[in-house]
Amino acid sequence: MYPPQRKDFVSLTLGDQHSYTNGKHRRQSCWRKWKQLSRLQRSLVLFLLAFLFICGILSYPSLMEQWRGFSDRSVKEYWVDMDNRGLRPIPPGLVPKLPVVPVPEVIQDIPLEVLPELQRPSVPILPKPPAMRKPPSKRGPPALQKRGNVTDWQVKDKEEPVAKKDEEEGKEAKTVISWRGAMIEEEQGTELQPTAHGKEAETPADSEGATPKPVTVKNVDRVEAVREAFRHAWKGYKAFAWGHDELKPISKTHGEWFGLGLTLIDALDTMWILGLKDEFEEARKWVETELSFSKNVDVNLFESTIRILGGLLSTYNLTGDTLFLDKAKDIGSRLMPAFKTPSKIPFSDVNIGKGTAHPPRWTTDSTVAEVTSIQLEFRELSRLTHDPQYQTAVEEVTRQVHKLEGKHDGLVPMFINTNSGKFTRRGAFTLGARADSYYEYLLKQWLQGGKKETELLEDYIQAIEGVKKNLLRQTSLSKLTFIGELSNGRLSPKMDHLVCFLPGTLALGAHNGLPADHMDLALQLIETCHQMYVQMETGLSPEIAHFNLQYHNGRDIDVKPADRHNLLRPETVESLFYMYRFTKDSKYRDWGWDILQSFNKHTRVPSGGYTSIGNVRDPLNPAPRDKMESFFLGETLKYLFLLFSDDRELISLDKYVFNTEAHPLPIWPSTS
Ligand code: DMJ
Repeated sequence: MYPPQRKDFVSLTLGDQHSYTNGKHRRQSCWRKWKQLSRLQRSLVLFLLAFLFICGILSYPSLMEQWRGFSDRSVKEYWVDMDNRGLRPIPPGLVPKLPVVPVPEVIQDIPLEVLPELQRPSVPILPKPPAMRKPPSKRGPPALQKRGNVTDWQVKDKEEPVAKKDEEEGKEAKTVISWRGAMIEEEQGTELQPTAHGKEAETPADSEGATPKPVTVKNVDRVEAVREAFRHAWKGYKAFAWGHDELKPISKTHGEWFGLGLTLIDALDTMWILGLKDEFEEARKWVETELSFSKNVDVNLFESTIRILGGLLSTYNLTGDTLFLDKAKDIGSRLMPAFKTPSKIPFSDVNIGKGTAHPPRWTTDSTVAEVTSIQLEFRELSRLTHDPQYQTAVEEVTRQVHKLEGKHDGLVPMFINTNSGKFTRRGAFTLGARADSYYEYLLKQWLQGGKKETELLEDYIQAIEGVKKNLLRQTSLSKLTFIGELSNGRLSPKMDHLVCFLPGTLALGAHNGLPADHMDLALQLIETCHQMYVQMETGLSPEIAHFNLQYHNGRDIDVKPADRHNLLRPETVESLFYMYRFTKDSKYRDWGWDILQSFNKHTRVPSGGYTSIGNVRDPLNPAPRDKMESFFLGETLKYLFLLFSDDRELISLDKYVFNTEAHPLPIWPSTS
């Protein structure tokens, strides 16, 4: 027997020998052919058609994409062009000529990555190990957000009760826009504010051709604008975060870090200095009746020292109100367990309720800036309480760090071990995160103590020489001076916004008799910090800037996507304040005014408060992060106010040193 005949192939004849004369005949013929097919053949045909149909559907979007890429070239070119214009390189001649601080030759130690592609030696490029990216804010919980573009600082002098005003705002707000998950009120009453240079801040109105006339803003109005900005921020804090650590202005709630009313305490002396008596009294009442440090909570030694202890001590000094000294004593003594380590280099964290301290979970290291930037506060606490234990503890840290091996021309590494008391992870040197305020406190302790502690001064001067020798560079294009970071002998041309404290500190040193070239360097660096603002589309600086040592893209400054955020930080306005006090050059006030305008335009939340933003390069979509850091009230607005104030005796720099959170502490009388 033969098995039934089996076809090894399927024959499909789709054409016909006959030529068809009409559609009906063709349809009938197709149908007949279809009927003649076996069931298997029909199934296969149907399967094939279904398969082709699905493939067609799946490939449609990418085909469209490609098609657009080819056909919409003009749009593409437009965006490339926009991107190229992104950083707005400064036209030659706009960067003022500054006194020249010798900057070391850069060519021999430019790292490979900054050489243009074609100039690199032809060695195989090895994959780099994954980079450890610094968190956006090393000192604080993760940052959050808001939508900007509002300039509503001209509000009535007298604040109405928050609840009532909110109700009215609620009525006014026409639309609620859902924007990347955030519900945002459409902004009302946006008013153009003149920038310092007579240009109007860009708003949608500009793009429609309504260019307003330049307006000169008097200082008295600038001072008032800062008061108004503070009131606006306070309004949000009061309504949505009263007694909590931080305002989340978009979600209209609060964030907790230590649970100690951080923003309120940080802002106390600002309210006093700005003359906001009602707000101050209300906050004082909260400190008196609500603030308790008897809490089972872990706090960071450095952060609670500079913000809480510093804020309370400063407010006591300004007001003479012993409530604040008592509270300062309370928190100060609760922080002392941090110093109980084998080396006496303090742990980073303390439980102020239990009286126990510990390092971070993953290491026994502490950060160098953190253990060396608590001295002004603890020394002052000892002076006021006549209890030497605080001063003794922090000066032991200073003593050890002074004689420690592992510095590089006076520059310190970023970590120190609490067991061994030695620097760890040596080889990386920065003036930014984790080292910054070490340098600041060398000079300021020397000033605080009446210029007697020469070892502090020596360390400071040596460190500045180390900066000049190892970290100072200039961009090729506009010769902007910046301070890079050194990592195992290689310079990385990047600078944190945090480094912008340095021009002010250098100027303070020069004012107190340190070498004149410190002032020259300050003049150059403040220009660079200013450029970090004006070269961004929002007029606000990114968290980290990368500087170009080569002419490869016609820009001085590049910003990596991960570094585009702005946390409302104070360092540049802090330095502008010092520079103005010492030079009386009104351009520094103008620059500060521009920064305030940009904050108002891009970070102000209509219902109250200001927010950090995620993208300083996109004015239309600055990516609000729903968080107002306490230092915006503690530092940024305070320095802006002092910058614009004509009263030079208001916190005279010959009588006070500011701690690193902008809390002024008195320079000790010579008898202390
Ligand atoms: C503040 O807490 C202090 O100024 C600190 O020294 C650095 N970081 C923030 C502000 O940027």
